[in-house]
Amino acid sequence: MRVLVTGGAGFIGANFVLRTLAQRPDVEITVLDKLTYAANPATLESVADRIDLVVGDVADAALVDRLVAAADVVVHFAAESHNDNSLADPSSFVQTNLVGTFALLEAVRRHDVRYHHISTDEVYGDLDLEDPTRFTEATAYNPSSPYSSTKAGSDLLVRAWVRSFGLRATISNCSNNYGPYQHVEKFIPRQITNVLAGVRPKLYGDGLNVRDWIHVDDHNDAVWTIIERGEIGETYLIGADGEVNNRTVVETILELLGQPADAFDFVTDRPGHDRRYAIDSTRLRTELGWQPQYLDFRSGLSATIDWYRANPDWWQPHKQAVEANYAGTERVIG
Ligand code: NAD
Ligand code: TDX
Repeated sequence: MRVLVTGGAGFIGANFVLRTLAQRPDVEITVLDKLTYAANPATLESVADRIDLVVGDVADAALVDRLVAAADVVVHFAAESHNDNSLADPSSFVQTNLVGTFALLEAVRRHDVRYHHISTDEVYGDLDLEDPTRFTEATAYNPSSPYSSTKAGSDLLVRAWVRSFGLRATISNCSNNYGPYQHVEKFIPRQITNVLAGVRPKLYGDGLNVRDWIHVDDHNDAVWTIIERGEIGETYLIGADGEVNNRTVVETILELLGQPADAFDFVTDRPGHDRRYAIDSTRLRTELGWQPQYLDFRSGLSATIDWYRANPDWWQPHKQAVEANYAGTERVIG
């Protein structure tokens, strides 16, 4: 099976490539990645001779057409993925997430190739802390940020291409991922590497916002489950019952690294900051038989801390620029 993986040099896409090569000898992988600031080609160094890495843009229709024509399956991870960046400058989010997805959809339509679309629970907006409900496949779209609205728009393009043109496509909307090879701009790696670098972790607002954490390997196993057993045209929510508030995450990181649990700063809140995400993944579990393997967030977090501690060469070159960027907008408030 020939699989085209877009965004395969980023966090989730690269974990998908590494895991697929380790577990599925029958799969040949081509990665299409623009190698933006978010990519780290070092992640794929150990498998460089086993994959075809094409450096290019998913919005480049001619390039995409050629690569899709040579594939049996396309898994579309490539995106601008960071909410804070989308607030500073949304233009690349519209270009990559919407125009890029459009180029892929047109190519898979022309060549009748199986397509899986990677998306996020953020398309559903947010929930109150006290709300007893969780997101399901039936929840109405209500995105808050430039990032999540472009992801929502890309999902709707996929749905329209399925209905109008009979595309052989599936969509998954997953909750917040953690694990190795995640960029240090994101919450968990930022705080782990802050503590390792002797800097106090930074919590936005009151620190009580809730995210529903899932290990990246559980996400990627679910993606394969959907590619192999998902019903064409359908959407599946991926989540591992991992709701935790941000303050608890930071306190746990500090504790696991032997620091006092209160050694963090509160900083100015993210504008429009979604309060809570929560996924009900019953459909994926009952219809397709998927189950997460990482059931204990604390031990998954501990393994992730060990990975960052053991791999400073992977993250240190990017740390200073990320922190300088944050320093331009955030102010310590407590
Ligand atoms: P990431 O930012 O770590 O990686 C994105 C990758 O896409 C990078 O390698 C980058 O170079 C590449 N890319 C960006 N623009 C491109 C373009 N125009 N052409 C080709 N390649 C381009 O992102 P991630 O966290 O790995 O997220 C991957 C996907 O999963 C995204 O679609 C995201 O919306 C989705 N998702 C992420 C999470 C999460 O918690 N990180 C949760 C749910 C869904
Ligand atoms: O320094 C920080 N302090 C802080 O309190 C950072 C970077 C974040 N936060 C908060 C904001 C969020 O409530 O932590 C939470 C997680 O923040 P991010 O890592 O930026 O993730 P989020 O905005 O929840 O979006 C992530 O999950 C869904 C991914 O970046 C998206 O690509 C995915 O779609």
